This record gives sequence, structure tokens and C-alpha cells, in this order.
Amino acid sequence: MAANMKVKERVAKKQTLCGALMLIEALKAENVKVIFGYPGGAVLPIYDKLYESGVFHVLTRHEQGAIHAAEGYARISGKPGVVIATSGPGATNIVTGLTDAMMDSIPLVVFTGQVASSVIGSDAFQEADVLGITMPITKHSYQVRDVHELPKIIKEAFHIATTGRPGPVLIDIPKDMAVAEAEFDYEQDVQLPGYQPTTKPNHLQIRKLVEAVSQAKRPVILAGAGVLHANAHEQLKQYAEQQHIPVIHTLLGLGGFPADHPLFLGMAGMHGTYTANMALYECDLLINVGARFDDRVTGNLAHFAPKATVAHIDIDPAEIGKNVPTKIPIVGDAKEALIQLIEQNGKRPDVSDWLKQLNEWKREYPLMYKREPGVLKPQRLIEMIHEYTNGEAVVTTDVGQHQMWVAQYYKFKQPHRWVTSGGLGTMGFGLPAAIGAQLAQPEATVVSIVGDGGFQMTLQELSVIQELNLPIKIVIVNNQALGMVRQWQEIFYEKRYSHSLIPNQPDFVRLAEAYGMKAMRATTEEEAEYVLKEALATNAPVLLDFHVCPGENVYPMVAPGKGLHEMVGVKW
Ligand SMILES: Cc1ncc(C[n+]2csc(CCOP(=O)(O)OP(=O)(O)O)c2C)c(N)n1
Ligand SMILES: [Mg+2]
Repeated sequence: MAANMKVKERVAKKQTLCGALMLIEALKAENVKVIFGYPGGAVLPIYDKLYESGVFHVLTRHEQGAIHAAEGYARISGKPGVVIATSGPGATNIVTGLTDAMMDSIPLVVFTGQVASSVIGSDAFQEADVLGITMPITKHSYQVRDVHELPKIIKEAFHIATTGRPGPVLIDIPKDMAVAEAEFDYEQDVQLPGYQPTTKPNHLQIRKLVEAVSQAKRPVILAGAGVLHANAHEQLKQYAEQQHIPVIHTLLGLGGFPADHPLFLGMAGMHGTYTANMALYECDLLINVGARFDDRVTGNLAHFAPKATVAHIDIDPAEIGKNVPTKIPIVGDAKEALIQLIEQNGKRPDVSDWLKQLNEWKREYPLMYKREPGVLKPQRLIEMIHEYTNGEAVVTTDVGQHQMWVAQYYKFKQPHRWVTSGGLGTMGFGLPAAIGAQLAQPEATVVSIVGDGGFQMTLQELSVIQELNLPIKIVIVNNQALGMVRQWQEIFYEKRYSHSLIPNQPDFVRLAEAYGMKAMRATTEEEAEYVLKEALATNAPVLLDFHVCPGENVYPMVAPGKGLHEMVGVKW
């Protein structure tokens, strides 16, 4: 009977459909709950079929908003984000988001409209060479030349976006392909002989690492976003506890290991903790799990982990040995590798002296800032948000000083709560990303912490938040400046503040009110406490404009070109 049903379903799925309907049926087959997009001429046939399709489509107010929202959705749900944009300017407006997703390994399936096949290459109205433009910023891309191919292409796109090292896949659909008809069969297997990511790590390499751990005196784990992509946070904790190995996170890895765990040393890199950076400098065994040795993490490579044997677990073999010479390469899924390591239950290293040293550093050089009466310090603001949300909110940020303060002071205890633009550092990311994050987790408290600069790059998405009544709490860390630029100019350019101070920002409260949104301002700690508590108790969107101390800098800091051990601003 069940087999019979299956045959019937298969027959039903083999109906003849136009390209636009194929797209919609494929989205349903992929169990896609929401898509983000913006219509236009080349995608009108698709939008016409969307009209009564039952697919939940969020009309953002700019295509950049759509793709960052899809990224936020993917980062929180672990499922691919889906975007649709029209040809020409619609497609070029998603270029930043594609690059962002590519850099941070975010699974996306992005559909762009294209001019009709017959006029491609003629500079037709709203024609852009989207394949050419996006080739280096997508994991893979397609242009549909024959509608018969469309089901296979979509199926492959979802497969490629979500397997191995995740990433964005683009499908460019000429207008006539959305109208043309063919048989729709989505039940086929994906056959890609040239694309077979290795997930099972090599057993011998695992043995080598077990041996190296048993000999180590000062081992440390550097855990990146790969731990989160692989859902390996439980295994990371189990392994670290089993072997007594302290853990450091990259910016994107935060939440993969509980920040309040005694073995946690904090974030590494340019604005990392003293303990994390010194541990990387002094360690004799560095186990990288799913991080890519980004330059913001390593500092000057000549001084990076100079005393260490390096082991690197990564699903993408191209990352291993790319920046840092690696003695023990382990290609595979982080979870599989950690499970194997736990099962090996190797001889525990003697780390008592090492842990003593690390704990001394933690005590001696904690993150610090000065509180002053009547002034709202941005670090204090983040601590308050942490406290009032019990460290359990989903937090999105923009890029700049506020982003670093969130990374330092919002002590993430759980995975999949942290949404930030790491590799590309995209201002304007935080607000639209919060839309996707809230849709992925409707019950979660979502706080979008943005800079007064970055907020103005995508603030049109307030309209979407209000329209969908998403209860996002928007926190503007308003320092009347492009703060991170101002900080670099203060330190490296003799306080020549070239185009980084913005003393006449708009009235963000009235701006939010123009969108119909509740909004409040705070300039002191007392006011901040009041408005935060009030906003968090409100089941609707609220914008909060916090006027923080404008001259505050992010410390500690590793200056560009310096080694991690040369950080400044660790003590008064
Ligand atoms: C799209 C984009 N343009 C420029 C930059 C360079 N940049 C990095 S941080 C920063 C300042 C951001 O200012 P704001 O949003 O107010 O955040 P703050 O640093 O003040 O917290 C700038 C301009 C960037 N990261 N992204
Ligand atoms: Mg600012």
C-alpha cells in the first residue's frame, strides 16, 4: 500500500509544469518555510505563480536586506536560506550578501531572474552578466538553458549549498525559462562525481592526533564556526573535558563552547582576550577544529603559535595548510572527528601547570573598562543586555566597535544564538539578519545590536519588521561615529578623524516612530536599565537609541602586522 502511494506520488510529481511552477514545487519538496525577495520584470512569471502558491515570501525593502535576512535565517535554523531577485540591479544588489555568505560558509540558494534567452548578450534592458559577476563569490552557479534541466539544477543547488563546507549557490533563470514547460520530476538522486566532500576523517590521522595530545604539555583547541555547522558543540565539550584541553573561540565560533565553562579562555585575535592570545602563543599543541586561520585571528603569521605542533580538522581540504603549516591534517566533518577522538579515549596529557598558568592570566588580565557616573559605557550596555536576557537571546550585530563589544561581553552559553558578519565584515548586516533569525525562531528573544553608522545602510528593513510585527529589539550603540574607523585614526593616524565623526545623526527615535514602531532613548546606565527592561517586556518591535560614551575604544588590541603576544590595552 505504502509502495503504491509512493508510485502515485511519483506519477503526480511527474506532471508537466512551467519553470516558475517547478521552482515553487521544488521549494515545497525541499521543505522551505520562507523565502526572501523582491520582484521585477525578469521574475514576473515567477512572482505570478508565487501569488497563490502558499509559499511564505517576505518582501524586503532592498535585495541586500533579502539576502542578509536569508543568511540570518540560515545561521539560526541550520537550513538553507532562499532568495529571489530580479535581473540586473536586483541581482547586483545581492552581490555583497553572496560574498558575505561565501566568506562565512552560509548555505543559501539564490534565484535571479535574467533577460530572455534570445537577447542574452545584447545589453538588453536590465541585463547583467550575473554568472560572471558572481562566479568567485558563490560555491556554485547555474544558468538555466533548457527548462527540462531545471528540477535537476534546483535539486543539485540545495545539495551543494548544504553539504561539505556550506555556501551560496546561485541559479540564474532567463524569463522564457520560467514560462516554458517540461516534465517535473524531483525524485531523482543527485549525481555529482566531481563533488564528493570527505566527511569521515582518516583513522590514522586521528591516531596521530591522539598520540600528540598524550605527549602535550600545553595543548589548546581553537574552535571555529565549523563546530556549529557540524552541530558538534556537545562533542567539543565532551572531548575538551575528557582530555582537559582548554578551548578558544574565533569570532564566528562563539557559542560552540559555553563561555562560563572553566576551560574556556575567550575569543582569539585582534580583540581577543589576553589569555586566549597568550595561550595561542605559548601552546605546544594547537588543535584547530573548523576554523580557517583568518588573519584577524592569527595576527602576524610569523609569530603565530611559534611553539606548537598544529593539527587542523576541516571539511574543506583547501583550508588546511593554507595559512599555517600543519603537521596533522584531518579532513572531515568536525562532529565525526570529535566522536572518533572521544572514542579513542587517549592518554590524558598532564596539563596541571598549563591550567595554573592560564587561570593566573585570566585573573590578572580580564577584559576591562572603566565605569563612570552619568556616562553609559558601551561595554556596560552589552553586559546589561546579557544580564536581562539571561545570556540566551539570539543576537545579531553589524560591524565595528559594537560588534567586538558584543563578542567580548555577551557571554554566549549556547550554540546557534550568534549572528554576525565575520569574514566580510559587512556593515548593514545586523538589522535584516535579525528578520531571518526571528522567523527561524519565532519564540526566541532576538536582539539586533547595530552601530549608528551601519544601521543607516539597511534601515529600510524597519518597514518589514513592523509589517510582520517581529518582536525584535533593535539596539543602536550610538557613538555618533564610525567608531572602529575613528579608533584606528586615533591610534594609527594621529587623531586625524577624516570622515569618521557624525555628530548630527538623525533622531533615530522619531525615525522608528515614522515606521510606526515603539522607540526609546537612553543616555545613562539608569535610563538604559529602564528602557531595556521595558523593551524586553514588550511583545512587539522596539528600537532603542543608546547614546554611549563616544570616545570609547575596543581593547585589548593586536595592531595589524603584530603578533598575538604583542597586544596592547591589557592593563591600565
Ligand atoms: C559596507 C561597509 N563599508 C565600510 C566598512 C568599514 N568599516 C568598518 S567598521 C566601520 C564603522 C562602523 O560604524 P558604526 O556602524 O557606527 O559602528 P561602531 O564602530 O561605531 O560601533 C566602518 C566604516 C565596512 N565594514 N562595511
Ligand atoms: Mg558608531
